[in-house]
Amino acid sequence: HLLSPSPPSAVAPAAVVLSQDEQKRVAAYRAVDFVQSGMVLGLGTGSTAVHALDRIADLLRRGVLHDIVGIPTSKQTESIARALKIPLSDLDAHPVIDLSIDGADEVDPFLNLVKGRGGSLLREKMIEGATKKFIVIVDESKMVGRLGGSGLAVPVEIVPFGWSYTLSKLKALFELERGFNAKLRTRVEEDGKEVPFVTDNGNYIIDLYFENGIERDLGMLSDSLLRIVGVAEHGMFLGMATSVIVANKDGEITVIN
Ligand code: ABF
Repeated sequence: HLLSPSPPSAVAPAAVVLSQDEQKRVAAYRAVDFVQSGMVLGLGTGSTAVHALDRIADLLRRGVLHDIVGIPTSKQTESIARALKIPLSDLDAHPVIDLSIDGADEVDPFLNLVKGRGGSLLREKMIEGATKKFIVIVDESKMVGRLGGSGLAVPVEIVPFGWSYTLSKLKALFELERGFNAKLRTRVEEDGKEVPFVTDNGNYIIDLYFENGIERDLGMLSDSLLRIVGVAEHGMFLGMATSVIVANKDGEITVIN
């Protein structure tokens, strides 16, 4: 007897389409695969990083991980991690961090980042700068050809004193740039009053907008921004990421080193 070939499956498997939040979770869980017991961990801020916190807490609860110390990059992350019972410390006690996992607002092809649309850029940059390995976790929407290219803000944290003077200095730096804008970040209080957004460090944020993304040399721009007295830090993280883990809507993960 000749065996008849098995009939082709009538129903093709349904294509998986992950929501943006599911993509964030997939990237975060992959990053947590790099966490080992005994590590000092930089704990990122934002809706992607929170998935990593959940995963770390779950592995601690199940005894898969132990002896972890987390260094939170914001007050918000500190309170979430505390509620999840992740042991915490700070940068003063742990000036060398083994691994940090955090989200980003934009990632360019050279793994330079924009961070800080969530407002935590200064603590993030201090902690992630003290880290041996910094893994960035993003959904595919964060990948850009050029920083600032998504049309969204490139944040700069400034001291509140003389903020409009500092704003004018920032504007002067870009006065010849077409389609440039800079604005003090504000929030609306319950009574409808608009007030400055205040960071965990008691500072303000100026958001820079570039119509076509940042076209000039990023390193030189970083130096120029930091030379303005009153600027505490900016949200361009240049050459800091060790790896970027990107998840897409098909559930595929790309690790870029
Ligand atoms: C932090 O959270 C910030 O540096 C960045 O602004 C933001 C990304 O947020 P989300 O993961 O919610 O998109 O990492």
